[in-house]
Amino acid sequence: MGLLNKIKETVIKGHINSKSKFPKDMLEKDGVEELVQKALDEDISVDKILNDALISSMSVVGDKYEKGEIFVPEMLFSAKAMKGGLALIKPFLVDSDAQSVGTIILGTIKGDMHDIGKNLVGMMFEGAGFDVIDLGVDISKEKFIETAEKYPGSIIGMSALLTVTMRNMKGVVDAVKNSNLDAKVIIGGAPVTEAFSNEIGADGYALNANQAVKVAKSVLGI
Ligand code: B1M
Repeated sequence: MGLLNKIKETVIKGHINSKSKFPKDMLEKDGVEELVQKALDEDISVDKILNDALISSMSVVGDKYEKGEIFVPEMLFSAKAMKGGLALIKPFLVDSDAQSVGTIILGTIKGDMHDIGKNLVGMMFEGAGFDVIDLGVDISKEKFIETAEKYPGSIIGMSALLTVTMRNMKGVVDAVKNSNLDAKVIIGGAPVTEAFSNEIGADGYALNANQAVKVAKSVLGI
């Protein structure tokens, strides 16, 4: 099995590193952290590690969960393994010398605890020279608005992974539109679509992290 496939399988199994005790049949075997490091040492492109191994593993995890083959605890181990791998490639995505081009206030919407996609979006924004204020997960309308008031000209970037929570994004968009706030709103996340974004009146929608930066720049006219 190629190294990228091995990383993907290891994320799916939720084996974080050689010291982790889950799953039992992988005790002391290389986990995602060791394998991603190996891939970096072998000069495999960060883009391939990110897209072909890490991100693609999560759709398999989602499918397995949907079919009832795995449950929330297993999904959580996979998420932790994915985060371990992401932490290792972060320095290659983020260029700390880039000049500030704007501020993005990022958060996963109220009721939603998913943060892997949001974190990735944050890394891409950092890499593109934005100041990133990451509010975290389960963020209320009030928190987004109060933060945007402190940073005029900023972009509010909301992420949602659940069909039930993406509805909460409308409250934030409405609050921005009904105030004098100097802020734009962009949204994304697996269940979010361009049509939904238009329906709630957001200023922009992005399918993935790379696109999010492009959309933000176009919303700011830069
Ligand atoms: Co959850 N979960 N989960 N989960 N989980 C999904 C989303 C689900 C699709 C799985 C499934 O059934 N197939 C399903 C949602 C169904 C639905 O609503 N339609 C689901 C469910 C049901 C749940 C629970 C309700 C399960 C339960 O408790 N019974 C529960 C909800 C908890 C809550 O939030 N209140 C739950 C919990 C969890 C864990 C905690 C175990 C874990 C999250 C851990 C964490 O994030 N720290 C988890 C995981 C890992 C997943 C899956 C498997 C993977 C999500 C992920 O990280 N993907 C997911 C299945 C799937 O997505 N196929 C699933 C990788 C990530 C890089 O992609 O986040 O889409 P994504 O981000 C992308 C783009 O969407 C975009 O860019 C990113 C990079 O390209 N993007 C933006 C994201 N945000 C953006 C913002 C932007 C622009 C682009 O602008 C600002």
